[in-house]
Amino acid sequence: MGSDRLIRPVGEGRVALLRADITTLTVDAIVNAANQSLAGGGGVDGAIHRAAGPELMRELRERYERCPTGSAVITGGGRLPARYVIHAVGPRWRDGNHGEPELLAQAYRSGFTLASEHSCTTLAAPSISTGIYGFPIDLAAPIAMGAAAAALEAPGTSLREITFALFSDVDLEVFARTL
Ligand code: AR6
Repeated sequence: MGSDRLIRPVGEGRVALLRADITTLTVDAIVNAANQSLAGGGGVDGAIHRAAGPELMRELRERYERCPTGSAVITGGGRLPARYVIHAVGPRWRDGNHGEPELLAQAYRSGFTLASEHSCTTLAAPSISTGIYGFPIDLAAPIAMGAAAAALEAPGTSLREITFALFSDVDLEVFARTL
C-alpha cells in the first residue's frame, strides 16, 4: 500500500485512509458494497467481481441465497490479493428518515464482525452506499469511521487495521475531515 496514507490510532489498532482501487490491496479481507440478491452489479461490486474472477459468484451462489440490508456474508477472494471478500449490503438512500444511518452502521458492523470471526488482522472497506445507492458521503463518513473505531476497540477482536479505500480525491477529503 502507498506511503501517503492518513492514519489514526484507535485502541490497539488504527484506521487508515487511502485513495485506492480496493481490488489492488493486499489485506486479509476487503469489503464489497453488495446488494441483497448478491447478484453483482456496477461500482465497486462490479470491479471486485471482475478482478476476483468467476469463483466469487460461484461461491456466493453455492453458499448464500440473499443478504438483507445491514448484514454481510463472506467468501474467498478468488484471484484477488485479499484472502476474503466480505459482501456487505448498505441501504439505498431515500430521504434519511427510513433508518438509513442505522442500516449503514449495521452493514459496517456486520462486515467487521465477520472479519474478526475469520481472524482477519487487516481489512479494507469502500465507502458503502455512497455511489449508486446515493447516501450523502458527508453523512456516511462519520458513520463508517465510527463503526471502524468501535470494531477496533471491541474486546477480543482480531482486527488491527481498517483501511478505507476511497475512490476519488473528494471522497478522501470528506473522510479525512472526519478523521
Ligand atoms: N475501489 C474502491 N472504491 C470504489 C471502487 C473501487 N474499485 N469502485 C467504485 N468505488 P458503489 P453502493 C466507490 O456504487 O452505493 C452495485 O451495483 C464509489 O466511488 O459501488 O453501495 C451493487 O451491486 C463509491 O464511493 O456502491 C449494488 O447494487 C463507493 O465505492 C449497488 O451498486 C460505493 O459505490 C451498491 O451501491
